[in-house]
Parts: sequence; structure tokens; C-alpha cells
Amino acid sequence: MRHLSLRKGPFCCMRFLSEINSPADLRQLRVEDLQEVADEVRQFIIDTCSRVGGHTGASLGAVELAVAMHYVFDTPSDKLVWDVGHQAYAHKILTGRRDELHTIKTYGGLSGFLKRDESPYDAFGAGHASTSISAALGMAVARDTKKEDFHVCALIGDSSLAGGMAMEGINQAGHLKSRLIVILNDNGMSIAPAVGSLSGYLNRIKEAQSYQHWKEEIGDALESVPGIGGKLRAAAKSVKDAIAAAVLPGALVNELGFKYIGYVDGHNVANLVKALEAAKKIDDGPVIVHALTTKGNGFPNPEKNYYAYHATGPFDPKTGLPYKSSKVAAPSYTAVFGQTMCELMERDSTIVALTAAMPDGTGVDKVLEKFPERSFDVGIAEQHAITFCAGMACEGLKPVAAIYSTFLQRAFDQVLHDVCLQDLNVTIAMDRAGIVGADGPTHHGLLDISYLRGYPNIVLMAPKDEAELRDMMLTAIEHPGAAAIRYPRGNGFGVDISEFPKQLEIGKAEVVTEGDEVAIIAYGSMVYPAIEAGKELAKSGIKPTVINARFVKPLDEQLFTEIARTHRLIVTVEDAYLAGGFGSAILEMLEEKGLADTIRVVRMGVSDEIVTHGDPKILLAHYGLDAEGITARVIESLDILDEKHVNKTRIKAVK
Ligand SMILES: Cc1ncc(C[n+]2csc(CCOP(=O)(O)OP(=O)(O)O)c2C)c(N)n1
Repeated sequence: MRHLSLRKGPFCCMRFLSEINSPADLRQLRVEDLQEVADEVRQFIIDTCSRVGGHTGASLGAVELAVAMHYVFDTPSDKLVWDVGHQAYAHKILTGRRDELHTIKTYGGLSGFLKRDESPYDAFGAGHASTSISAALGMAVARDTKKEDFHVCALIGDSSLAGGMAMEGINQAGHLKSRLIVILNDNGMSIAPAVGSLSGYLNRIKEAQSYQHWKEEIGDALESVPGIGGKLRAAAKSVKDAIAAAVLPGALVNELGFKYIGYVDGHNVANLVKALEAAKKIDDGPVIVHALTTKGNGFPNPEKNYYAYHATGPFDPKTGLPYKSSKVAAPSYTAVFGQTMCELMERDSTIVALTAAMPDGTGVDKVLEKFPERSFDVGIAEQHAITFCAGMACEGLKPVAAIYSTFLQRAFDQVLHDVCLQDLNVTIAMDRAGIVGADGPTHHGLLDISYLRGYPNIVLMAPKDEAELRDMMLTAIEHPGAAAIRYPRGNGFGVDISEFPKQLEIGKAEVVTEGDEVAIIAYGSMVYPAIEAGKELAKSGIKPTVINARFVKPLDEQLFTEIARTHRLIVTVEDAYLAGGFGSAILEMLEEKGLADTIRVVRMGVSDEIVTHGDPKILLAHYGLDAEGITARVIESLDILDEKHVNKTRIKAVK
């Protein structure tokens, strides 16, 4: 062990961090120095996130865990699998990405989550919750199959542990008896406070620890864990018997085949190191190390606003308060959704609201406040959320599930099997549809059109602005079957939303401007850019018909048939993958009507590739999904049509 030397440079005030360029450097230090390393890492995260924002609070809660894990495990040979990956800034800092941290979530910069192609230390990519145990178990089984020897360690938060997939992973891990370490980062929080009975069980473990009789039992439990001696008893406090009082640990330890070490103070690196060293010695099955942490630990002047901790924009590093923008922004779609739900629920007592662990992200937080008995946060449980809604709908309630487009992918089967096949009145509000920006590939909502469009018994719609969102919400709720509305992340257009929502005619599009020759048919958030493009094109003497499609299912067949007969070019625009999307629906319809050969259709959307992270404006422009891009594509497509026309004439002339 050696002390690393001081070096002048950007981190000259940091005794250790300036010298840590990989976990190998960290492992040169003495255990006694690690707490200081953690302090420096924490300060570095605060300094960086105060400038650029990020998952500040989540990452501040896992600093000591990251230090201890990289110290104890021989990464990257040993595999660390981070659940979600939003809390892994310390891991990024310690694994050679310290100097790039300020680029996090920006176009061309570091990802906000973990990615296998970003670093060899990112053993598994993520962004969606509850995957770590399954992935880590897969690695452990591969290791054993190949007769190799390394450790596999999954770090998972208490709310992600409650996700169905994590439970399925635990179930199999205990059965296989694979050598696997699961570290539970238990801060009692999801983005909002953790919900559900599992969270209650974890609390009971903590409470049980304070009773003397449990302490006695702890000793016995520790002795029963092979490889863990009396020394660890003091440090790691295994609570096999204490937790046996609660269903989770009882099941894990005694029935599901997990050993248990805990709980450990997750902000004490020396204790964490001891607990992990002990876990490493367990070679006859999986073990869970239960670390207690505080979300946002060290965040300056913490206020009692838990949402602020999980993820922040830039903030004042002294006060912790966000920098206020002087611009008065239009309300976000999310805020309009929350407000509208409250208005609708006021009038109709059969409407219920639901979120899957995203109360503030979806606007359901306002509904939970106003109608606590008719709104639910089910935790990270999108599959359950949809089937739960289906059950309520069977009994005459009108459930509205607000779920991000990307997370609804989890409930692909439930939407079909439990809702559509039984023709139930469930409304799905898909927030964050389209290109979401900074959170990147795991979070873009690019697939909902294509994955929902094939279902029978569902109405699919997308509003052009926040006023239309309100109308669509009422339309969906009053529709007796399933309906899903997609709308983007971010602010609306500031249009008037003072009137009570009105029902729209299902399957009826809106002609925004009448023109000739070319029709731009836009879906959802692409309508305003299409209108802008129409104005630009008018300057070049092209007067397009601009249509707000409103519905992709059912399509306004009558209007689109008419358009196909009276125009020579249709340009469809959607902020979604082209494969199976809105433009595909138009093409299919034209083909069915025998019109496919009579009109040229150009589909604008996202091509078949992974969309990176970054400012949505940059990403949308990259795919031509802005006024400029649409204008250019229309002109280019008309030119090609003209060229073809000329060529055809020439061929005729030669003949
Ligand atoms: C399937 C899925 N649903 C929702 C989310 C959004 N989300 C990101 S982090 C998070 C909270 C995770 O809580 P926990 O596992 O306790 O970790 P912590 O943030 O407290 O460290 C949620 C709900 C997600 N990433 N994946």
C-alpha cells in the first residue's frame, strides 16, 4: 500500500482523486484513506453536477459503495452490474472518465447511464430498472460453464429490487445456487419515497436491529455463514434472524437460498469493504449485502424536496438551489396532464389515476395529492400497473395509467393480453414519447406506435399541442375500450387551456392548411414543425396541404384517400421509428385501397439505428424532424418526382 503523491492540476486541492485514473490506482491506497477518496469523489460530483445537472442525488448516495466495490473487486475482470446505472457517477469517475464527467448526457459526451461500449468497466448496459440480478446471474452461470473464476456483483436499489424482473432473478439465483453477490443500495427511496410492502419489510429489518434480542441472534447468524468470522460480526452485523421476521429476508435467506450480510452503513467505506470481503468468501451460493444509504448524501443544504435530489439541473453549489431561468415557459405536457386529470376526476368519480414510480415525471403527483384514494403509485411495476388497471376496468372504473413510452415496453403483453383482448376501458398516457434527449437510447420513446398499432381494440392518438392533449384525454377516457395517447417530453406551446376539454371524433384528422400537389401529414408533436415548413415552402411557391393526423389508429381513411387522389406527393412526419410507424400505417392503407401506385409517399421519422443522447433539437435536426428538415425533404422529393417525370418522357421519345 502506498500514499499517492500530490499533483498540481485541475484537482490539486484533492489529495487522492487527481491521481486515480483507474480502479488499479484506487487499490494502491490504504483502507484508511478510502473515506477521504469518497469525500473527494462526492465533492467532484457536486461541483460537476452543479454546472451541468444530472442524477446528482442518486449518485451521491452510492459514492462509498462505488469506492468499496472497486477497491474490493478486481474490476474489470470481476464484473460489477449496476441496476439502472443512474447512480453510477462515482463509478464513472473512478474508471477513467473523471475528466469527461462534465460532458454527461450531452451530445457526443458521456452517457447518463452505463454502456458496454463506453468503458470496459461497464459490464452491462442499463437505463431501465430491475435488470441487474438477471444479467449478473447470466454472467455467473457463463463463468461457471466456462470454468472461469471471477466475481459477479449486482448493485440494485431498494425500489428496483421490488420490480418483478429482479424478483424473478432472485428466484432463479437461489435455485441455481450460483456464486453471486447482490448489493442492496437501500435508501428507502425510489424517485419519490419507495412504495409497497417490500419497502415496509426493509424498514422492519432496520427497526428490528434496534432490539437487543435481535442482536443476540445476529451473532448466531453470522457464525452460520461460512467464511465469516467473529470480526465481521461487529462490522457487518448479519441479521439472518432479524430479517427472518420479515418476509423478504426470510424468503431470501432461508428459502430462496441467499446468504445475508447486513445491514451495513453504506456511507462507511471501511465497513463496506469488510462486508464485501466477507461476501467474496461465500462460494456456495448467492449472497445479499444490505447497505443503508441516504439519497443525496452530502447535497448542499438539503431541503425536504426529495424530487430535487434524485436528478437535478444545474444548481448553486453553496445553497443547492436550482438556478432560475428568467424565461417564462409554457407549461409542460406533464403538468397539463396532471392538471387535466384533476379536472376530469373532479367531475367523474369513476376515473382513477396510476403511475409506476414516476409521480412527478408523469404529473400524477398532483393527482395523488388531490385524490389520494383514487390514485396509485405501484412502484417500478409497469406490467402489474396495466393488468391492475384491467382489473379495475372490469369493475367499471376508468383507469388512466401514465407511463413513459419507453417503460410501457415492459408491459407489451399486458396491454394486449389483459386490456385489448378483453376490450377494456383503460387509458394509457404515454409521456416522453419521441426523442427524449439527454437520457438517450434507453429512454427514447420511439417504438410505441409500432408496438401498439398491431393490437386489435385500441385507439392510438397524439396531440399537436397541450390543448389537444386535454381533449384527447377526455376522448380516451370516454371511449369504452382501450386508448393510448403519446405526447413528448417538455413544454407545450403556451396555447389556451382554459376551456374544459371536449371529446374529439375518433379517427378524424384535422386539415390545418389546404394546398395542392403535396400533402404533409404530421403526427403529434411534428404538426407544428410541419406547419412551419408549410410556411417556408410557400415562399418557394409550393403550397402544401398540412394535416394534423391526430389518430394513427383508426386512420382517417376517407380524408387520406381523398388526399391521395388529389395530390402527387404525401410526406408523413413522425418522431418515432419508421419501421411499423405512422407512415407505414398510411402506406398500408393506400395499398389496401389500391392507391399505392398512384402516389409517391415519403416517410420522415427515425431510421433503423440507435439514437444517441443529447439535446433533442440536435437529434431531431439530425433526422430532419424540424421545419427546416421537412421543407428540404419536400423540395427534394418534388425534384425527384420531376426528374422521374422528365426521364419517363425521354424514354418514350427514344422509343
Ligand atoms: C422500468 C423502469 N421504470 C421506471 C424507471 C425510472 N426510474 C429510474 S431510477 C428510479 C428509481 C430507482 O429507485 P432505486 O432502485 O431505489 O434506486 P435509487 O435511485 O434510490 O438509488 C426509477 C423509478 C426506470 N429506469 N425503469
